[in-house]
Amino acid sequence: MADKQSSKEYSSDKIKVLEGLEGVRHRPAMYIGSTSKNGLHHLVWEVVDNAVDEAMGGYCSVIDVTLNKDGSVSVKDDGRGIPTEPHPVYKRPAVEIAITKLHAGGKFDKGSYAVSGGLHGVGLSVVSALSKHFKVKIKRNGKVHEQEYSIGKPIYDLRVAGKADENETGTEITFTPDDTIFSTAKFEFSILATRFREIAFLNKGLKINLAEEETGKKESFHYEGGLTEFVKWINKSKEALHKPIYFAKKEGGTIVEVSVQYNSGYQENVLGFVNTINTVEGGTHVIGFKTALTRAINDYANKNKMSKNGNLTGDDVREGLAAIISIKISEPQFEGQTKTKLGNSEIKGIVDSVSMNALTEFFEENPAIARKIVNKSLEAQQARSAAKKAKELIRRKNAFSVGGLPGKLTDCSSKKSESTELFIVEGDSAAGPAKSARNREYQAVMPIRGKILNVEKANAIKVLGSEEIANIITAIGTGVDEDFKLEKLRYSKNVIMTDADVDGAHIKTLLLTFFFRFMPELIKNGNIYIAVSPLYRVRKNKNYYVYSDGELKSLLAKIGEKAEVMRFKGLGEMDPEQLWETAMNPKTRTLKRVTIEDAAIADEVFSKLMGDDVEARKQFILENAGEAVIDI
Ligand code: 0RA
Repeated sequence: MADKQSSKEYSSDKIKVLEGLEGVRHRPAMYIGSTSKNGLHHLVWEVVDNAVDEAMGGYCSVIDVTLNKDGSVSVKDDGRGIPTEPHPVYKRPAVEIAITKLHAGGKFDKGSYAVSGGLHGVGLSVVSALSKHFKVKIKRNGKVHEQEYSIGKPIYDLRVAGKADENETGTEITFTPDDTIFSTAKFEFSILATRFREIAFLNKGLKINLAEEETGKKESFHYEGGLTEFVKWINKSKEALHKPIYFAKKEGGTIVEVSVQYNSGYQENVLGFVNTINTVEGGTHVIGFKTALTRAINDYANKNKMSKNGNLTGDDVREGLAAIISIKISEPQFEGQTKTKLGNSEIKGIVDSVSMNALTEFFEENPAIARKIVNKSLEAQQARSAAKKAKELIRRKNAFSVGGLPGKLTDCSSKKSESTELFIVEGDSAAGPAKSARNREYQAVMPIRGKILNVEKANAIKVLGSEEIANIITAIGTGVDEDFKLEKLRYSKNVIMTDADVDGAHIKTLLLTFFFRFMPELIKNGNIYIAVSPLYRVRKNKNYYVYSDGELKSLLAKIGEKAEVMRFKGLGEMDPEQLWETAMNPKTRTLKRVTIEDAAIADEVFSKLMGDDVEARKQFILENAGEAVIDI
């Protein structure tokens, strides 16, 4: 019995010891995540978070962070200064308690800290415990106070080091990480810059200056526009569809701030922040916003009779969306693998209702923007349903013809996909010469009906779900969308071969759009090509193939006007030899490899030509009269 008692005493003693800063040094990862690069930078976040808390309270406007030559880092703010008065319980200067006692970091009085950052909330004491040297300098009550520490222990008592102006306040902390704890002790400018930019966006008006002594590198982060500038920054290399939508509201103790801006792309970029911490795993604030966005857009679309194919889904309304949801709350519960998912259940409803009211009002007041967003979502809905139909069609086809290839495909004999080529040819008239001209071993030919686009003009779904497209998918072999498998690719070069006229350009645009939306991997992998067909043949001693009027002029200037010049009207007018020489013979042909940018442009052109937005289409056709096609 006595033994048991003493062992109990022993373990409670031990626990007490481990609750102190020894515990931090014993298991650093529990406090800062790791002892590698991330953990090292976490020290800076802890110190800067305290200064940001001061800024959030409205007491601090500038934070200077300096990477010093000696490997230490300094964080200086113009806040109120850490209190230097004696702590009521410990009877020592409050600042010393904050820096030497675990869990006493910074946040003494909860009332004055409605919100606070810091994932672990352990603050300065963890940083001092993991630093071989730590110095604090405080301007407060007309004096400069200072104290230094080594691995969490004071080197001397807090002392007055000089005078300060009566109204001049602030805190400067300089620390050198303990290199026996960290696998690297080198701070990286770019990691710091990225996080400081984020903090500055999230705290409008706050200025953060970052400097690195050794390299002389300097960067300042300061955004009067706050979140509005944040979404603009996210969309900076994209085409924004409208001015940012911004709203902010305080509901009880919760501050909700949101900024939204759509771009013409397809990616979704929704960032959530809680007390300026990036909630990478999302959570109730992000769910609340997404729910409201979907509902607000559907309500607007229904009210204005814009939707024809049922409700838009969340995925539909989030294509090309950039949004920031930043909330500030007093007691965040973080969940998930990396503790970056907000769990507070009451927040979902709050963010939902704030967002719903604000978005509804914004849409009512800005109908042009609302219509743009609805139309963009409707396009996404169409593309999704087209993809579904195309997939169904292929599955059905495959079910009927066991492993069968399209009847229209004239295949090559080689099965080595790394050296085979498929020519997708406009119209049966061109397919004839192509079939006789080709090298049977490695070149396959498949005609597609030239008029698909014109026939189906008003309906993108039908075009993309058409028999022609299904044939192409089956011939290529990879499947589409999430069924896509690159290893099933049947030809390494898939060549679009169309006439050099408006119809040909239309078909080229359609096919590129199709590849862009449903098989982007093929484009990225460099498997899609365009045969560049010549406009003229000039005969003088030998044949010259000419691809533009400019080229013709300079050729004639060189070889003389007495030449026989023939203009090609279409592929169908070439005889097999001509076709072989100009478009199919690897030694003499000109092929253009399609890039993802080419395809994105085609997709945009296609959307404007095919979209439901009659006004946009009219405008587009007016602006591009006669050449509303992609020209590569
Ligand atoms: C507690 C109370 C007060 C300020 C701070 C902490 C404080 C902490 C840090 C850490 C880095 N910079 C900081 N600035 C301020 C307010 C004390 C008062 O009422 O004057």
